[in-house]
Amino acid sequence: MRSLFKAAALVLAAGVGATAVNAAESLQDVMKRRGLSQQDLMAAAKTYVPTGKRDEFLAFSSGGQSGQVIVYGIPSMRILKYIGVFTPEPWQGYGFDEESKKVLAQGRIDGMDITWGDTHHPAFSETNGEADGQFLFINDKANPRIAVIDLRDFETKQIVVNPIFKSEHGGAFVTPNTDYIFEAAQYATPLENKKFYPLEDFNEKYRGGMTYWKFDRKAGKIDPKKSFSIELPPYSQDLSDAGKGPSDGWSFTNSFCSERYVGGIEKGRPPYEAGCSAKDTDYLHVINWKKAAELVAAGKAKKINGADVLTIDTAVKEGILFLIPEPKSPHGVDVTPDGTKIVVSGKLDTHVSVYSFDKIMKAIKAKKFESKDPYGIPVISMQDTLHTQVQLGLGPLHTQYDSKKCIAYTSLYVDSQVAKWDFCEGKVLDKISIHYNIGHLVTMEGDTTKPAGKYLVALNKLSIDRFNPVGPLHPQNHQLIDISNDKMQLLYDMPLPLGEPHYVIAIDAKKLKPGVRYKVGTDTRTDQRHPGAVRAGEERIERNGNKVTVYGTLIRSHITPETIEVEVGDEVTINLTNLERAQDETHGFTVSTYNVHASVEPGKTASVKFKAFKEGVYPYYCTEFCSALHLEMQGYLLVKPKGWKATKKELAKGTYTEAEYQAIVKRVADTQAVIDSVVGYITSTNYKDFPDVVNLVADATDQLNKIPDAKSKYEAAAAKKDWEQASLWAEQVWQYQVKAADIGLRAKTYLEQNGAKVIK
Ligand code: CUK
Ligand code: CUA
Repeated sequence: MRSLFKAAALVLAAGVGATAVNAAESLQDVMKRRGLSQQDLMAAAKTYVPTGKRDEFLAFSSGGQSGQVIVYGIPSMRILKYIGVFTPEPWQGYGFDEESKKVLAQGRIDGMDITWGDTHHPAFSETNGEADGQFLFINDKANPRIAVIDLRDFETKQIVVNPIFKSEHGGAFVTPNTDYIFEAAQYATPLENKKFYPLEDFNEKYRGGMTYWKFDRKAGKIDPKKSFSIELPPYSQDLSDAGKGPSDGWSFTNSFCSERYVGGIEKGRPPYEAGCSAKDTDYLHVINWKKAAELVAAGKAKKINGADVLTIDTAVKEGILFLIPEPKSPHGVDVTPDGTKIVVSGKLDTHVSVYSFDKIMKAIKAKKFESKDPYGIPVISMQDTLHTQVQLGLGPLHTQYDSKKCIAYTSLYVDSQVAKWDFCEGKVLDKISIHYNIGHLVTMEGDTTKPAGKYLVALNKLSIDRFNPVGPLHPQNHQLIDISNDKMQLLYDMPLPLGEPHYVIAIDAKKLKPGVRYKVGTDTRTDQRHPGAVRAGEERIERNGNKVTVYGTLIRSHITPETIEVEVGDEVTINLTNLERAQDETHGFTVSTYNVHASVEPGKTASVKFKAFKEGVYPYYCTEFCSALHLEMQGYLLVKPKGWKATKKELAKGTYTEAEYQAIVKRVADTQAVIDSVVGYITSTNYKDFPDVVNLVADATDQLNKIPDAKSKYEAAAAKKDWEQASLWAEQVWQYQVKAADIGLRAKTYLEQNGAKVIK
């Protein structure tokens, strides 16, 4: 460490910049050696993001069965983060510290912990139909839940459980100003919780539905009390989308298995797949959610499981629910950016059907219905509402939009292709093959009122032969496609080792403004001050009966306290506040064998709790390599047997001489000279114009401010000739100096690389 520091000081003194370019190999040599074509080079140039540069867009991918969200950059396809949502995520302490456990506990169903999720559809909060970069929502299909993630810190803040469904798929989708986040049931069940009805009662007692969750943007939370649902027939509601512009106030939801078939292959009956695809059409559900919200406010809802539900009868009577036939086993329903049309893909049809919102409204106004469904819901005819139908290919699933007017992209699952087409004119423009069997696709902000075009990512279900084999379970394959020209161009294959993502959304990176630190003492799951937070110098351990509460802090490179003594059977809570202000100075915390872990970012307070049920000695330590003396960021939890009495009164002493003490004091003086020169350089520049540097300077100053106290301690000990205490406190001064110098050097490098000017 000492020589390392000297080397850094030397570099500092010489002011060495980056030089040395490897000029020995030409581009042609590299192409030949690696077998690359001109086309490959072009693709590489379109995706490569040089070191230190950032991506233009950020993609938020469903993590599928991992119950997480995956964040990656476009066009580089570099993965930036996994966000723990429905599933514990150990690195972030998600599910291992008390604060995040409370979030996961919100997702309990009937008192049972559910620690996985089948995430499908992420959605951004929107303002006027545009992604605003404030919040992210995502659904869990298996256990009908929705989670709220705050994009200020990319942490999950809330999970809500659907009050009446047992599964849900058509969610999360948001209305244009994020008034509601909605989700559709998938597999019909009785709506009353824990109610049993046999399958013979399917048509009468099983129901689908839609739930509209009210979002309180100020609180950053869903408000279940102001949320409501609409009862729907047992038609397996599927994907949905919100109207926008002229169609704002309405929502659209597909369905499959409107045959209401209930399977029974084991009894010799044809299976679901036959019974659920027998008819030529299913139903598009057209719902006036704005009016539905008014009806609920007017007290027209019925309570089911304590939640507000508008019945089918009320919805029909009040004229807020309509059906339109749609071709065979549809999947995606996607409203065009201008809100005038609704594109529906039929999995078993080669067409996409483009419905006109205007025509739908005209039919509703004129009460022109072709029939009623078995539940009395008016059915508008396809002919009266279609704008056009376009033959795209086999297995059309999902549609996204371009910044160019009337241009759409639709995934073709069976053909393993993406079709580019014109939904105004109804013609196919281009097709590109993908590898293989595409589900969703995403264009940049491609489901908003202002798509940004440029790139498309194909989310492929199979990757088969694209990557190095890693066993029978293959990685997922997200393929990046350039859509800025007339012809689509395949650029990059990204293997994703976390499955199975369904939908991805992407946003202009400039719209995201995440913080780099919290206000000191923040419970980041509630954004409130943490009751266990303390400042430096206020650390303490309190006992109340058999409850031991530690109020501790973390800062390079020590944990305060460094010893925690409890008795076997005590309930131990350890609160830890990270006092760092410097960017990226996260400390982790764990106690051996008690299954706890916290990730404590700058300013955060986190707590871990456990019953010290076994006596013994358990090291605790910082789990993030945070500094040169990270390994020394340690302590002991001493779990003493009941009634244990100490016999020895003193800790073992080290051997230190006056000469050793003097050598340390000399090192401290030398180091101070280096610090002075770094400080001299920084303060000679316009460093105040660089907020990152201002923060680094504040952090270095923090370290330097601790020196006088330690210095007076070593001087007092030296006066008493206690060479151990004198040497160790002098050493501690040097530690503060090293940390300050390390930060100072980082600040200096930053200033040099970012064109700071010398002003003094
Ligand atoms: S779904 Cu998976 S490919 Cu859940 Cu949106 Cu279409
Ligand atoms: Cu803190 Cu390692």
